[in-house]
Amino acid sequence: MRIGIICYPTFGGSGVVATELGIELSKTGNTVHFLAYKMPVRLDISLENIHFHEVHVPDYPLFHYQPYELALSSALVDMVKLHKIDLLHVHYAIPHAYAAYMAKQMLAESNIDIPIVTTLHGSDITLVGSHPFYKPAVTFSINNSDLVSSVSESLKVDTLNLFNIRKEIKVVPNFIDINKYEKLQTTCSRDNLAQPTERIVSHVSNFRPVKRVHDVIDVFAKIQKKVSSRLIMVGDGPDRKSAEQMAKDLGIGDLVDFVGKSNDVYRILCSSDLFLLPSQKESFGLAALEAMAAKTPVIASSQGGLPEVVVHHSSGFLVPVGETDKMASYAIELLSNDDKLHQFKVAAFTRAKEFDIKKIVPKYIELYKQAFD
Ligand code: GMT
Repeated sequence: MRIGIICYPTFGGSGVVATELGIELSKTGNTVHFLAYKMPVRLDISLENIHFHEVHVPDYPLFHYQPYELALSSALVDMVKLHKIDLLHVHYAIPHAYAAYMAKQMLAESNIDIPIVTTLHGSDITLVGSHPFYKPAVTFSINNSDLVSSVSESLKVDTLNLFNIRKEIKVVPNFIDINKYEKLQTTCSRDNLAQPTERIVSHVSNFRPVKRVHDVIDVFAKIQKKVSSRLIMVGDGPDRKSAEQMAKDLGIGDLVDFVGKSNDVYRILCSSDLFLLPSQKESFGLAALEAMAAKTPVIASSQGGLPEVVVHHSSGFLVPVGETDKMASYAIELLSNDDKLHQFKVAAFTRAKEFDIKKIVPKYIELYKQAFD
């Protein structure tokens, strides 16, 4: 099959899922064409059957806003015609599903019928998409996709509650390549990350307000009073500066490392003893799954899709949003007990295996088949 994948190229989960999916599909003889405004961060175009096309939006002074959707739908039409694409898989409703619908209509004029599979990832529904400015267009794009998937049951329920959806929504969870994690585990080294006597606590996100990074600092401030430990904050975004300031104000600036966007995330995760994800809401929480695949238990908020990933009292703990005292007390309990921590690490990895790429990608292939019916 020749598949076109449209995604955001950034460090965010939707781009990661789209990229890893495309790479896996390319290994089984499919040809995958990626279309985005920049090369997706995890994409390797030296791989066989993988192609990348950049959407270019010329800067024209007359426009106050440059028309990205227009450029994207035109690029889609060109890509489908030139490379004889069989199916488009768009990740994130805004504006990808909308642009794909426009491309589908344009292609129909050339007697080309291209199925569109839309995958909803989270903020396209819960944070941005449901805003009155976008709602009619998002509703329309979802209803006019040939097939729609969401990354968790929780996101499916939110979508049905927030929009007037006539389409069935299939749930296909996020995934990780457990083989890759198993191989990396043998090379995992915590050298230079912390002192041998310190526990390592970590957090990875884009530091948007929804991630509640100040809760991460607050929880860690309580942990380090009882357990010798160090916090590694990976990523960058709007709340980074104030989180750094908060750590300094609390007198723990020297115990918290803000390492920014890192290509060494795996080493940090596999060296960690605990991962914190206290988000206001996560449709799934790919970062939590990646931590678990690296044998690191997770303390997360009991919101959105996180309870579909983390098993309370087994692979981690789930706590209501904002209850940092409770999060800290679970963390201290775990980090002070070697046997319990070991049990949780094993359970985290066992749970992560349920989301192995080999189990999840066939579900997308099944969706593609249905899209042709
Ligand atoms: O979490 C982010 O801010 C990035 C965002 C994205 O759109 O890339 O992630 C969303 O999609 C991921 C992949 O499906 C999910 O694992 C994340 O939970 C989801 N983020 C939110 O719902 C806030």
